[in-house]
Amino acid sequence: NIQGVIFDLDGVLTDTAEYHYQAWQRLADEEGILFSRQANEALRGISRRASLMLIIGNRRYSDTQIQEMMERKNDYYVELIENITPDNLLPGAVSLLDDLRQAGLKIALGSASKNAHVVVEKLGISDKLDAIADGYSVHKPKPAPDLFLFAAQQLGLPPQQCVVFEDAAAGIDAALAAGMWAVGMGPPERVGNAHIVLPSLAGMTWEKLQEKFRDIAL
Ligand code: XGP
Ligand code: MG
Repeated sequence: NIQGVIFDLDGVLTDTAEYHYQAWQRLADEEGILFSRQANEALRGISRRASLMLIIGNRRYSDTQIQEMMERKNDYYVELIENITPDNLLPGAVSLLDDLRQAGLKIALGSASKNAHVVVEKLGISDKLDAIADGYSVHKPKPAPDLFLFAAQQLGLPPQQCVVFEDAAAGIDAALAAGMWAVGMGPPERVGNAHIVLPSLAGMTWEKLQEKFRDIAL
């Protein structure tokens, strides 16, 4: 009995996962650290600090240097998202948001990013969301369930009545740890732990989603 839907932002509603990648790549290049689009897959859904830790691996940096690198990457990212418009929404995102609201469901954002509010503003979808959980909402980042539990609480719903849309392995794990339903966006190698896997939001409706959940219940 699903009453609420929680959407991850980067890589689910919009293509900003690509901008995060570009900003991290630029930082890694400057630091002479080997990094790639492939390596970036592991950074999906995880916090800024956890992302940087994965990039630097066992190289030794001081706290000050780590802080500076986090800020530098964010400056690059902020530069990249400056020109974001509603055109940056992924196919099917707006119509699904509208359809869900029409059907009476509650909708929240559940993003690890501290830039989520700005991006949501630029995408023009603020008034389509009932709550926003972002990189400032909780201490423990995905794959801990905390962010999604916070989002559900904001919606006034128990976890088992919520479904999470996620493009990150860490995000799927977080949704499952929260006791929620999980829809994975992208290749099964990445989001295969989800209850349902979709290639994109294009053409998705509340009706079709319910059908898919009925199928797996059989
Ligand atoms: P923030 C970002 C991370 O920097 C990035 O590595 C993750 O892929 C992204 O969150 C996941 O949404 O967090 O630097 O915008 O706070
Ligand atoms: Mg994501």
